[in-house]
Amino acid sequence: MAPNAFDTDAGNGGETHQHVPERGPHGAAEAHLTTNQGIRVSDNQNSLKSGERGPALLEDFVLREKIFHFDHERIPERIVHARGSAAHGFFEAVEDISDLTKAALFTKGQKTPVFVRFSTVAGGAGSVDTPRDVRGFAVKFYTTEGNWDLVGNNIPVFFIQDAIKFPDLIHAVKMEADKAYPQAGSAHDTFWDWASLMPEATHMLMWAMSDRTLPRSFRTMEGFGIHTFQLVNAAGQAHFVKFHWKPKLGLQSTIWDEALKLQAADNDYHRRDLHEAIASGAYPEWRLGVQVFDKAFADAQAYDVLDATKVIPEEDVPVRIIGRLVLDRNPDNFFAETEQVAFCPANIVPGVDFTDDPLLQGRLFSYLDTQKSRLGTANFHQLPINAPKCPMMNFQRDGQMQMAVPKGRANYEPNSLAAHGEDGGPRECPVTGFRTSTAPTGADEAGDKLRVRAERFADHYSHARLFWVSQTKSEQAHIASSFVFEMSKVGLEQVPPRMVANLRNVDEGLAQRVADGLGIDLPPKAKAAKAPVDMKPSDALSIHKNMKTTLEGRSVGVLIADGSDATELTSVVDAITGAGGRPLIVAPKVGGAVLSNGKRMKADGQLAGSPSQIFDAVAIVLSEDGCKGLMGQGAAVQFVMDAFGHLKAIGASAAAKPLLDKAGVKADAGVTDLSKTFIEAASRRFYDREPDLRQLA
Ligand code: HDE
Repeated sequence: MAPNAFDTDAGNGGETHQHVPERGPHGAAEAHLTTNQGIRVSDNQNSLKSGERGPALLEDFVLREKIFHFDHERIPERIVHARGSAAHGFFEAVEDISDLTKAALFTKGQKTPVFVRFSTVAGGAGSVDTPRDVRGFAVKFYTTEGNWDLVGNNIPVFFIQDAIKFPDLIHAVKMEADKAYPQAGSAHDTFWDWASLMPEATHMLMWAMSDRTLPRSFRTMEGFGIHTFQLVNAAGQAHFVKFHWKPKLGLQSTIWDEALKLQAADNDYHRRDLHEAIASGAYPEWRLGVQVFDKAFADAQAYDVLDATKVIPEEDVPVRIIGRLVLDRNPDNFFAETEQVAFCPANIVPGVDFTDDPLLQGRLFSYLDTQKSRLGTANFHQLPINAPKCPMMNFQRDGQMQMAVPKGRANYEPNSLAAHGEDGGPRECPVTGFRTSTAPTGADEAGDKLRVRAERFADHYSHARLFWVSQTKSEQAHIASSFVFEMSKVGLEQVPPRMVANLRNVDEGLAQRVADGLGIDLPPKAKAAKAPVDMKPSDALSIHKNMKTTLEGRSVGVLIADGSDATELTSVVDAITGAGGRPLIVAPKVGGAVLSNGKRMKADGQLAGSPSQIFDAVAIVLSEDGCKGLMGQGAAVQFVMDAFGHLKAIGASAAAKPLLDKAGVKADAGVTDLSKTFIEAASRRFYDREPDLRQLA
């Protein structure tokens, strides 16, 4: 009989059972591989067979358990926000706001651990990072008083005013029911059919068609709680608040062509950026701000503060900074943490409260409900990533996957067991427990039961118009082009005119431009439920007005080839690093290039796989010969051409000029030599290069 692997103590991943193999690379001191029952596994490479070439045996519990577990390793993905990336960090309260809230996490100086998940909305878990889409910005605060989840987005308004419309919105925007495409994008019939029939979505559409939906990085986007919430102080006084996350690096977005090409260059662009930033110690950071207002202010506005399709201009109510969020640790395991984390707007702590926003009210039910189906058990709160870090005690028992072993027989309340020497379990906390704020929120709580929307929710265009007039000319051009692009993908003839008819209520110039771009006649203006009014432009709504001129957090692709000048290269690399940027060397071969001093410089990326869209600026450090060699390489010409087209700074050695000429680069302030001027240029973008802008002027 041939010797059997199970007869040996090999355990090394050997491919043969003919002899006892040597110890494998893990060495003898390594932990032993076992089954889930703790039985040591002797051979993880060969299944148990009847004879050398015989069938596998049912008896092989090692094989069966391994395959069984593998078969069940996927769980249903989130119905929305399926694709996400997350990180651990902390929130630090930097101001005393005890006048506003009694929440312990807002005690000045208090640090609270957090887990933050960023996401796209429409695509599946395996879709790309850079489609035109809203981004989720969900923060779980593990406070000393329980978990508070601020489950927001990177846009301060939403498509709808009432939760009952949410399934229709999501059905319409996701891949079409019959074809299962497009994946992760809104440029298709069903979305625009729905959107053009939904005037209340117009404001959000303006944001969605702007570069807000093309963030350069999670680190350069804002976050918003969207709804009006309440903060409640120790005396029970309540104030209305809107929550804002402001990125330390300022705002930055890509432009459409760049976002498209990023999808080809790196599907995981944002996930990688977040991970690498944290791994390198460049911790992403945001300030938490609140807009605080009272009922008198709320009542005085033309719009309703409970309407999630409206902003409160920062010029009317300034954002008060109360804390900072720092992400300083990558998850150890994607599935256990990022995939299994369950955020829920209903998770709230004493000192924070809801309002009667009808969109928020629907969310309070949905998240727990969907998580039961996604995570398979009512006990998902016990998963380490979801469990509170403060004591948690109640009488909820049993259910699938109960991980705790509750002791004693007290599983009901009230009970008198404690009075008779038994453990009676936890008791209610009338003083410190969560009490719903009784402050009036403006809603008519005592009203009749009605399926209606308040009259004050009827103006669907004024805030869309406010958004439009607050943009720079270049941002307006992007919005107009996005509407044209998205609707150029719509086959239903009735949809584009209907959408343009709505846009006429926002801005006649925008509507005309979209009609021209689509090649259709300007349709009659849609009848507005309430006539829009002009509002004062708000700088806070523009990306361009909130960008920072800095190299911090930005990367520069440094293109080299054989013969590149070593001194020139060192000086530009040092200057980039000195200004807080990240230089990454790109060469035709990943092994690098031999510089003028005869030394080999290793590359971070091969030219063919490192197009310029993955960088914020490029430096072209070439000798005459090196330049000649690259002139014939499409990837090199494209590298420069795209950097120019994507409005990025290009710093180049004098010898690289022929390559720049071939790529169609025209002289402007963003095209420099490799001196200090380049570092300044690399800290921003050059929007005046865009042809659209000139057309508009
Ligand atoms: Fe969500 N949303 N949503 N949503 N949402 C979910 O919960 C829902 C809305 C947001 O990283 C789901 O666990 C309804 C607004 C984020 O895990 C689900 C309505 C805002 C995330 C759900 C809304 C959001 C979700 C899917 C209309 C910004 C990802 C999986 C009333 C303030 C959280 C899950 C993460 C996820 C329902 C509208 C943000 C189905 C019914 C408005 C960031 O429960």
